[in-house]
Amino acid sequence: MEIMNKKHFISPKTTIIVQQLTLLLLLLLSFFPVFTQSQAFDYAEALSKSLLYFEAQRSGRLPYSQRVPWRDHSGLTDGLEQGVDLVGGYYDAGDHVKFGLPMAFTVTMLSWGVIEYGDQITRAGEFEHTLEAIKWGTDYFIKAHTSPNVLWAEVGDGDTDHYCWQRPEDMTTSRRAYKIDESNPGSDLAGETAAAMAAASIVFRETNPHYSHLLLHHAQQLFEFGDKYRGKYDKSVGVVKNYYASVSGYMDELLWAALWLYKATDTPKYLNYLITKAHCFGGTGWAMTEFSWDVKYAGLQIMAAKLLMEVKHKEHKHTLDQYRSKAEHYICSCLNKNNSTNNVERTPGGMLFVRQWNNMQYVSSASFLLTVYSDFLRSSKQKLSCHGGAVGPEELLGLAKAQVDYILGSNPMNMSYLVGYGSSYPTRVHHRGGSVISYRENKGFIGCTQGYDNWYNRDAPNPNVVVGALVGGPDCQDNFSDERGNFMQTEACTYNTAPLVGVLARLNQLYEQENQSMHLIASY
Ligand SMILES: *[C@@H]1O[C@H](CO)[C@@H](O)[C@H](O)[C@H]1NC(C)=O
Ligand SMILES: *[C@@H]1O[C@H](CO)[C@@H](O)[C@H](O)[C@H]1NC(C)=O
Ligand SMILES: *[C@@H]1O[C@H](CO)[C@@H](O)[C@H](O)[C@H]1NC(C)=O
Ligand SMILES: CC(=O)N[C@H]1CO[C@H](CO)[C@@H](O)[C@@H]1O
Repeated sequence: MEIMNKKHFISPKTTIIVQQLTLLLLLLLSFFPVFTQSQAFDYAEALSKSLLYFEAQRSGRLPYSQRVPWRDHSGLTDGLEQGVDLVGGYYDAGDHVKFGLPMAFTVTMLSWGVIEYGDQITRAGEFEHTLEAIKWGTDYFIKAHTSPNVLWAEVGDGDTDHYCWQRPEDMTTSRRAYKIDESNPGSDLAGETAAAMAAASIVFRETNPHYSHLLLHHAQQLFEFGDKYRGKYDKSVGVVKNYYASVSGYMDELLWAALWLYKATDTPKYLNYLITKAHCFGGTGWAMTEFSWDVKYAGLQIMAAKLLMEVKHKEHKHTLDQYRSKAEHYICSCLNKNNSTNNVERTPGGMLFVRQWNNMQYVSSASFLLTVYSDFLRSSKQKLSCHGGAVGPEELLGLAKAQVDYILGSNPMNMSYLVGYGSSYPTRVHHRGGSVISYRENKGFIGCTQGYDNWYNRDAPNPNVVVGALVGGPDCQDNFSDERGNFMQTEACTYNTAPLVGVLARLNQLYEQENQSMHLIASY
């Protein structure tokens, strides 16, 4: 009777609202089943932390707004010997060489993250920090591109750099700079830098149109330079060979640059490049299972596949479909749904596993591509067909989320591989600045080998936490050993964290939507 009475108090209008809410709730739950069982992580916190990492990696004169307190100015004479100002940019990882190719890929990925998930990044309050992280890189590329056909490729060299263990502020190693030019070409480096600047020009289009134009101008020149003077940059800059050799060559970067320039300018000549060279440059030939600072094919294929959505690209459907088929090979392989042996391996704990050394770079880049492709499928109302049937967008996003959750602590070691996040994370990160007392606390000079004796070889945790660094991570058995000398696992790189920025923002949005629907259940 009570119940019946109550029921009668609900007006017809309320009933309709309740019905609509129920519908919405069911809709939300069917869209986001990925949240129903697992541990919840604070993606917004992880996102904020990930951006701090780029401040820890800064070279050059630090601004007043610098938030990572244990760092100070460094590399203030970079380029001086060669008569060029190369102050600024990023250290790639735990040491102090400034490597152009991975730095450019880092900036491309940060920019792509903003292009796809700018709204979500803004909602998480991190738009400004993300743009700062991009600009720290592009400001440097502008300096390094000293004339149309000259690009400075690297400052310092791995061999002499690795001889010492010092804070960046104390650096005594060689800061010699190396360049590519007409007689020493480097189409891969020029291509990736062009891609980074073209992508960043899209990012800054609204907030800083002058800067956006400038970036585009450099990007166009660099692409022409790379295309006209063909060659692998590791042939021209020998010192890079043992560190960032371009194994996949330069054809992927040239196609990738053309595609980013097409996105930035809408100019048919770049689209034509992508279409006419699709076959001979391997764009529609290579079926890859990794996406990295070296190998761009999967990212390129996924972006090309997205062009199919626009009517104006109908005449290129044939070639774009071929790109798409390779893009889907990558995605299906990650999903473990290819029928050959060509799937990406997984550890017993579920982490995508490509190789022993710095495997997390492949995990974060795969998470990004899965997220982007998932949203592409959703917005175009399509499914993906892998061997064994059709796959919906939620399954792709579910895998991306599982990988990110693994990173954040849902793994057999119960450890977050994003440093500074959660209650347990690597404390002996292979990072010079992190492992030596902060320059701000103790300005006493620490010499080349003194750092090894007094800091590197200690058992104690690092004095400075490299917050937001994504380390190389566990092995194929999910084992991880938190030792400074274990650089395969405990070193972090800028291109590990960069793809995560957009993904974390996207997952945060998903989490908020899920939370809203949970509130609906609670208040129901
Ligand atoms: C993969 O599946 C396709 C179609 O189901 C089949 O034609 C092909 O032989 C299979 N390849 C392998 C390596 O199993
Ligand atoms: C991780 O946590 C689970 C569940 O609390 C526990 O059973 C397991 O022993 C932990 N593993 C390690 C390596 O601490
Ligand atoms: C991983 O750790 C487990 C448990 O400690 C051990 O049995 C196994 O041998 C380790 N695997 C590798 C590849 O080190
Ligand atoms: C269904 C599917 O994606 N099959 C692919 C599996 O991998 C081989 C080798 O790379 C491809 O040729 C297939 O197309």
